[in-house]
Amino acid sequence: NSDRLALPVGTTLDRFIMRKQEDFPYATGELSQLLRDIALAAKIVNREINRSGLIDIAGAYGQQNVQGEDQQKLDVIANIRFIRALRNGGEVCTVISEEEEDMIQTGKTQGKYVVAIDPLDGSSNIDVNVSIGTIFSIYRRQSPIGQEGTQEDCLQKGVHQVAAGYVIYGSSTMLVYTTGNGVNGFTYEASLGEFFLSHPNITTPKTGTIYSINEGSSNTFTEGVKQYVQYCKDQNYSARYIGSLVADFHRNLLKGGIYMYPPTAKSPNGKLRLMYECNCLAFIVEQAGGKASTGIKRIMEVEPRELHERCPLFIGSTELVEKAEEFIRKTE
Ligand code: AHM
Ligand code: MG
Repeated sequence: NSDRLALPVGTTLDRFIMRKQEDFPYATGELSQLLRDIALAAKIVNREINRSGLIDIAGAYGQQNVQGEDQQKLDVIANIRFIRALRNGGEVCTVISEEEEDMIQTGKTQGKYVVAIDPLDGSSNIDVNVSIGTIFSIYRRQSPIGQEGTQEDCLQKGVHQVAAGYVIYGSSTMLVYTTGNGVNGFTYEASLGEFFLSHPNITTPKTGTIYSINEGSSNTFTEGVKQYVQYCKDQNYSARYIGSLVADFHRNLLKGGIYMYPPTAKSPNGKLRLMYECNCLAFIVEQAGGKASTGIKRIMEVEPRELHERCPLFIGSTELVEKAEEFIRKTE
């Protein structure tokens, strides 16, 4: 069976999704279609991002999102593109998005899935030609089909994800996703308009030598985090911090390392959002053999209470995350 799952580098994303579906004899193809919808929206957003330096669409839009942060125009565009693709696809009843306060009902009440998405993360990097990303999680709805999705459908624990992924708009554009059977990465070839399998079966190193954290806030870190950061320096680890979660995560996933967004004075619960930032990457990192923690417990076991709730994040190579947890635990 594992032979059947191994597809060669260069397989297109569409073919890959189709072949994976054949491994689940009762699959109806809806999840596959949903993944293709996301990939299509990603291509469109990729095009908008690539053009943003040329035409005057980047820059502050004069509007703020629900967290009170400045919203860049490309965030708005990405949000529209992804929501539209999910609505048109028909597999999704309800979406939650970083850009919108309330649940978004697609009107497709037959849809079996709910999606949590950060359409364009790393907004402070948009205007300066630095990598940005899209992050998404897919859950099966719990409520009966034929009606709108509910708050309970949207607030499931990360362990219930059926798929999760991200798109990194970087020196090349990549889509990385999991359906709970390993992690695969696809690189976009713009002239052909296709994603090709470039990183089959990604596994993350058990340990690493990169730590990623915004040390500008270190005065307000808790004692355990301060000590762990000092430990990283004592070990001569390299500090790498782009300030774009997807890009920092992706680098550490491939090379081995730890990304941290701990509680700070400004963000007592950390800055990142549980439902469409932490859980998605947690599912991917675990599927790749790594770990994701709040510092105290497994991210995917956090019981969500609010659509936009925040949560501290320590994610990456297992040994590094466990070491961070150790420092946090012993200074509690
Ligand atoms: P955003 O959703 O407003 O873009 O914020 C999330 C981003 C992450 O991509 C990144 O890791 C983090 O914010 C950086 O925050 P900081 O500038 O506080 O270090
Ligand atoms: Mg974000």
